[in-house]
This record gives sequence, structure tokens and C-alpha cells, in this order.
Amino acid sequence: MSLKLISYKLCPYVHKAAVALRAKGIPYDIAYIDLRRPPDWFRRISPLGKVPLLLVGDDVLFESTAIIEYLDEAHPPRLHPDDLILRAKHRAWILFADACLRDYYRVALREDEAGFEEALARLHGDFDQIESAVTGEPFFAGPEFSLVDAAYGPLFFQLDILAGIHPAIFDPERHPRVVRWKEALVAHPAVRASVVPDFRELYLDWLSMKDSYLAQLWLEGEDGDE
Ligand SMILES: N[C@@H](CCC(=O)N[C@@H](CS)C(=O)NCC(=O)O)C(=O)O
Repeated sequence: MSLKLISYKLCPYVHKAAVALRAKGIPYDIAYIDLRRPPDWFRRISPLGKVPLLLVGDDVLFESTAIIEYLDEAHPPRLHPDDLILRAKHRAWILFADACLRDYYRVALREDEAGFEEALARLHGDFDQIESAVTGEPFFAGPEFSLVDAAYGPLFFQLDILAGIHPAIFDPERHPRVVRWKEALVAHPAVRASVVPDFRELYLDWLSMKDSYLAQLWLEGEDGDE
């Protein structure tokens, strides 16, 4: 069955689906759309008007978590654990990645320093939870890459770029496991190769257009470099 991922280049939810596809070695096509001007064909087929979509033959799958679970079930061997209790726990941590992504966007987009610090405190609260959930190394549950890793790879990939602007985004003393896990994920070939080659430049262009504290810091740093 042919697979086509409908994407927006900077979307972490699309990235999550692409990581699962790559980690499982599943061949797929990809089509990028401009979310500011979504094409008519996309509006017609997308139930919620959001990416990612995964076209599986004539079927349209949506919601990144549903997509990665489908991929995992349809293309063995599974990245999810066999044990049902463990699998339910992994599902719950995958859902928590979406809460972290919401807090990540607040960190990226809050307009002033106080707002940024407040958002970062929230994100660090999320990291406190994850710190006690990471049970293995280098990945979430040990040496094997799991669906939880696919879910957090995109979050850490984008946060890692922001950490280049504001290093306090990661605190290795407070969250040593999270930081080691992050390092393993951002270095993983499935995470790195499933974004466009100029992702960093596009991401920083996107950030520069925002009226946010981190965007200001980035632009000030850029001016200083000239
Ligand atoms: N819960 C969705 C979130 C997807 C999502 O928010 N995608 C964004 C791009 S990163 C989008 O398509 N936004 C368009 C819109 O909301 O109109 C998922 O996991 O797939």
C-alpha cells in the first residue's frame, strides 16, 4: 500500500510521523503544503484542517499519534512494547509529549522576559515529570528506540535550536536524564533525516517573524555577529 505524508516543513507533529516512518524503515512519499494558504485538495480531505495527514492508498489518516500507532501495528516489528501494561504507560507518555509541545510553543512565543520565564518554569515542570519516567539509556526505555522516542524527538529537536539562543532551556543539573535522552534523540538518524536539510534556517526565519522574547534575543545576537 502506498504511503504519502502531507506535511508542513516546521510542524513537530509531522516530524513525529516522519520519525516513526524512518525508524521503522518504511518507504513513503512526502508532500509539503503552505499552511497559510492550504490548497483546496487539502481542505477537502483533511478532517480537522491540520497536518500531518497520512494517505494510505485511498484512506486518509490524521492525528499524529493515531498515525504512528497505525504505522507500528501495520509494519512489524513493533516499536511499542509487547507488554500491555507497559504499552499503556508508553501511550500515556506519548500523550504527554503533546502537552510539552504546547508549553514549548509558549516558551518560543511569549513576548516579554517575564512571560518567557513563566513559560520556561512550566516546561521545566514537565521535564520534572519526564525525569522520573525515563527508565533507560540512551532512549526512553533502554537501548531500543520506541514510539515514545519518536514522539519526543521533534520536541527536543526544536527546543535544541532554542537552547542555542537561551542555554537555560535545558538544565542538566535538574534534569540529567532528560538532557542525556535529548542528546541521544537529536543525534538519531531517524530524527535528523526526517526534516528538510535547511530546517534550522527555516525555523529561525519563522522565529524571527514572531514578536517574541526569544526572537528578539536571536535577532540581537545576529546583529552582534555582523
Ligand atoms: N493534534 C494534532 C496537532 C497537529 C497540528 O496542530 N498541526 C498544525 C501544524 S504544526 C496545523 O496543521 N495547524 C493548522 C491549523 O491549526 O489550522 C496532531 O497531533 O496531529
